[in-house]
Amino acid sequence: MTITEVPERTVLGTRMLRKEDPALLTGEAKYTADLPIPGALHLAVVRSPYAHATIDSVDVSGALAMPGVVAAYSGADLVDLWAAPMPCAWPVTPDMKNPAHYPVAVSRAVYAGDGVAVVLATSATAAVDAAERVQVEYTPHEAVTDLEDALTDRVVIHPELGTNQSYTWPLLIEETPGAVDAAFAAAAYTVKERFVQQRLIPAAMEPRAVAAVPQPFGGDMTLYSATQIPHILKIMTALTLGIPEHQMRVVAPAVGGGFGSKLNVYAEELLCVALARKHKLPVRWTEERSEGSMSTIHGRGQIQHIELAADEQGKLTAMRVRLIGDMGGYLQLVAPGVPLLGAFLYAGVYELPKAYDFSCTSVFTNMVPTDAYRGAGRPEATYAIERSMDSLAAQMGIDPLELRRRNFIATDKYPYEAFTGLVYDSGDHDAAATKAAGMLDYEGLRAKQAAQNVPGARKRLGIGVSTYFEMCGLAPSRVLASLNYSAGGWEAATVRVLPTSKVQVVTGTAPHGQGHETAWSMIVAEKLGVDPADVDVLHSDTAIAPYGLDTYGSRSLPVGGVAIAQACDVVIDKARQIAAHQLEAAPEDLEYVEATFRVKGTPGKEMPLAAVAFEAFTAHNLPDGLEPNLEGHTHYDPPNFSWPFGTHMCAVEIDVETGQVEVLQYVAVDDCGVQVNPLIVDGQVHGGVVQGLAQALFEEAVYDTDGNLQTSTLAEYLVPSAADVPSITTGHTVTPSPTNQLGVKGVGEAGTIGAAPCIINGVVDALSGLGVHDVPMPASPLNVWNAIQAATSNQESNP
Ligand code: MCN
Repeated sequence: MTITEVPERTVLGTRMLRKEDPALLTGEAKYTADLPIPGALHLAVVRSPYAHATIDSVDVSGALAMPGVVAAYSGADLVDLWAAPMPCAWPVTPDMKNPAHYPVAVSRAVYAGDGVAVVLATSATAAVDAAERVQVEYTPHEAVTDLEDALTDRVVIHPELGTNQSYTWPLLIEETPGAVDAAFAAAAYTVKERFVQQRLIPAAMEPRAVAAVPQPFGGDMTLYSATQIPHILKIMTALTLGIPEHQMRVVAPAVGGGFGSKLNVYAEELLCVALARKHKLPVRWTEERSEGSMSTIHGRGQIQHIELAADEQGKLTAMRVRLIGDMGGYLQLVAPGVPLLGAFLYAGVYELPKAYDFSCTSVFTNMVPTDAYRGAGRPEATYAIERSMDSLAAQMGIDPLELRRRNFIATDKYPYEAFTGLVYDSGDHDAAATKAAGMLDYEGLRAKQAAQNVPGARKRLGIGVSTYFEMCGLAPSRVLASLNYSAGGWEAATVRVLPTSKVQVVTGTAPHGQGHETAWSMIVAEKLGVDPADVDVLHSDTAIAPYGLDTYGSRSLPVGGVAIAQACDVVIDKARQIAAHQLEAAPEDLEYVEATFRVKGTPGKEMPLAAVAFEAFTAHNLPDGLEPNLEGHTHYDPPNFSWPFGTHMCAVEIDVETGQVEVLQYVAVDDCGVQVNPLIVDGQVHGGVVQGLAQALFEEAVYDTDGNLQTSTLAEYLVPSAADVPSITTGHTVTPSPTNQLGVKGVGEAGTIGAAPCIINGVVDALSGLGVHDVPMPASPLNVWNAIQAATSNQESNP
């Protein structure tokens, strides 16, 4: 299907206020920890204070003697509860090394925070107090917290594996053998960079929370969890605990943000279910904020080596990428696949011939396991290419925006088959860059910069530019299969027109802040011509929505939203047959306008959808063979990923004496195809930009060499507050995706992907006159100041 122009819309594209917000803003919405569950036992987890230790003994008797304590268990006490180890659903290579990972460690703790025992008590405070009475004897070992050190196997974390290397995943794409080396040998310019993607600690407003409620008879179990993935969690819980899947129900009540951190199967989820089964009582657990920094996955954690080759014009001719990925102590649900998601995007929005040599080796370390965090692999890739493009421009002495324009994939080449073989659906990079440059007053700022950044200036102005391409809408099941991902990429939707013509939608997506109830209502309203207020969206309960693949990878709209549009088509087709039968006309002679079927050319001969719905319900006079009721159901597996893109620009000012960075202006031009709700899109971009800016300027999980997390509370881990964030100006271009009927692409991660390289490019641009070539993330005052000192002392010693 090709979309050449955007059809006229009435509801889509309007800035409708979010339906979800009144309940969220007034406190009416119920999160997992709010659920009243009479008689529930509370779980507390005893966590290893050591990053790497043998567990010599666990004595729970002290805990058992405490008031309110019902039970206490070591890891060894629980082994019979697990039918399988905790799941990793992305075995990227057949020989990937994956140590057995159980919800409570039995013999070794491999990161500070690893669970080593649990307590069940009648209140949360009793459980936490008693947990402190569990006596664990450890023999500590040397910890590995440096990725390059991990590679050497000097200390092996999982002795049974014999190495810290989990896997090496190569992707060599050459037109002819030796093409990469030949291009580098012939290059007019080469760039060689090393970047560090520091570990980040997700900080969703709602901590994780779990409640497992067994039915008194028959073995049915309901798991309430603050999760992004109720469907995947249901399957994985059933498999890991040996529960028949049809007896597992997972409900995600209101979920207060996840950003990837709730895209997992966690020990506490499995523990609550297993112990609820064992004790035949509900069991619940709510994460404490400081506990969360050691019990919930971390994000990023990569060392990136990137090399570019370019011709005299600066056009890219080849690229080499070597990554070291930090998996932490164990492989979490999709962690091994995160670098792969980036592997296809290192050329960004630029043309690259088939001369690409990528490889990633992922290692175990004695730190909290990492996994997908907003953007998952794609912010990292974008950072590397966009920082490197600035280095290339600096080497060539040309404007970084000009260099990018020379390399853009031209608009008329879309759909564009990239060097990887993936087909990018649509793009207009020049338009996005031109719009961003106009919004920032790029030329004016460059003139101002030349005047301001004179020798001796205390405040230096920098202009940051970043473009990005994103592969999102994780999606075609066959492509995911080729990457060894264990699940598919389809999405399910049901649209029901109830007898009184109100509409019920059942979606397999699991929103946790993205506004799907609003957006899906708008899609239905647009397709069926009904009022969005008359549409109710049901989600995040596997008993109500049995099929679905949940929310991550900016997939919900391009997969789940399109599924809803298709389900509406099924409804309209069926309604057309009923209306045609009633109106004694041929179905093809009916047009459907404003929620009414009309016989073309016969004014007055018409039947509203509401009447059709009632007719479908009574079934008094349906066409022969047609089933009662008006319902459409689809499973949509898209033919391609969706490929949003954009250009971000910023102006930063740096006080060279303190190293303080101030973001003066931030402009984000994002193209996510047709927008369902521009208000939501803007919100997504704002939130995303703040998350990227947070990586660029504030956040870093710092470990000491013994593997102690030094930034375990929000006092040390700097999540930016509203006061730390500049005002963000959003702009958009609209290049519809030709691969789906709505013309949409995802947007949930776009802001994060564009922001970090944009800010750091601005910081380096401000300081390049002082000889600064790079500033590590986060560009804290100390890191900036150190970079300035290193560059200026270097200039003094090599004048
Ligand atoms: N949208 C739109 N028009 C478009 C694209 C999107 O109106 N062309 C709307 C959609 O209808 C949807 C929202 O924007 O309401 C996001 O859609 P989409 O890009 O499909 O992303 P998902 O809904 O799949 O959300 C996942 C994405 C990811 S991967 C992370 S991480 C993230 C994000 O969403 N985590 C979030 N945004 C978040 N927002 C909040 N509040 N909390 C999180 O944890």
